Amino acid sequence: MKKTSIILSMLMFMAFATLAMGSNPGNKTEKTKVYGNCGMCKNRIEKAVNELNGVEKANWDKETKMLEVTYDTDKTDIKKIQKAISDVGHDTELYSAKDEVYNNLHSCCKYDRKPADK
Ligand SMILES: [Cu+2]
Repeated sequence: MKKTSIILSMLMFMAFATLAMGSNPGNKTEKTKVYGNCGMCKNRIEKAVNELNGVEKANWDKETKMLEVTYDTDKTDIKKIQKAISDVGHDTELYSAKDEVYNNLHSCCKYDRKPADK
């Protein structure tokens, strides 16, 4: 009897732990290239992404220039995410930042632009 309740509470703990880890079935994790330079770029990019509704987490690597983003596919999509990034001055695979926004970036953030689309 006692053993059963211990096993039962362990099972419940595991179920809650799984939920807490955010295993939302609608969540998707994707990697995409974002042009940028430094730690300031990292903050800017991740802030822009995290402000979007439906984004769980975002991590941009300044060495590989890859953004890893986890989001709820019911609330947002990779196009919206890339658009928000280009709005703050960073080129993405799908969108290029406006020249005037890029020109206003801090001097250390003047990354090499994405090659122009042919
Ligand atoms: Cu920067």
